[in-house]
Amino acid sequence: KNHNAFLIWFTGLSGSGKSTIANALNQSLLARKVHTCILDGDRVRKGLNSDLTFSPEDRKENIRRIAEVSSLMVHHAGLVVLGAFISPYEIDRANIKAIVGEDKFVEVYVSTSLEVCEKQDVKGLYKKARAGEIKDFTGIDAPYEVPQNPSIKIDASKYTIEEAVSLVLTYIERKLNI
Ligand code: GGZ
Repeated sequence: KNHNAFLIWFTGLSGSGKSTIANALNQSLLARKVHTCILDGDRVRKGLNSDLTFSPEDRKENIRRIAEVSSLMVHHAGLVVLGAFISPYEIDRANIKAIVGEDKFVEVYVSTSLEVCEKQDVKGLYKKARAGEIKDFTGIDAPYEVPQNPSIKIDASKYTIEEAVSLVLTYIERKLNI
């Protein structure tokens, strides 16, 4: 089936539920025969961006490269790209929009609070950050700039995964020709 290609960008703290929602949304889109590609910090930082740290400069470069790759996928492969990255700086998120094009960009702010993310601490990273074993950890000793005008805002602690996926699907349905 035909569909428009665009980038759905999930931003939020570590453990906020970005990747979980993106993965579930990806499954829903695949079931609807939409051609997708999913990218997240775990995957990209092990390969393409394994040379980058979590300094502000390297986070900027991380996001820039991902935006360029996403743009190629959107404009040349015709894919719906799902990106899940902390992307803590407003200026870097504005840069993604400039690279891929404003009409091809959907920003989903996963607004789960630091308190909730730290309490759940699925990977034990917040504990390590508090202990000083990980430096420059977002929300602890590195900033997260809250998106001022996201397309959608979802506090993952207030919804089931299915509900969160529905919120995004409802928003993008008019962009999708399915
Ligand atoms: C933030 C870090 C850090 C630091 C390692 N700060 O929850 P996770 O583990 O699986 O996802 C986080 C991931 C963030 O990578 P991104 O590429 O999304 O970050 S950014 O957009 O800011 O460039 C976390 C892990 O890497 N991680 N050290 N210091 N997250």
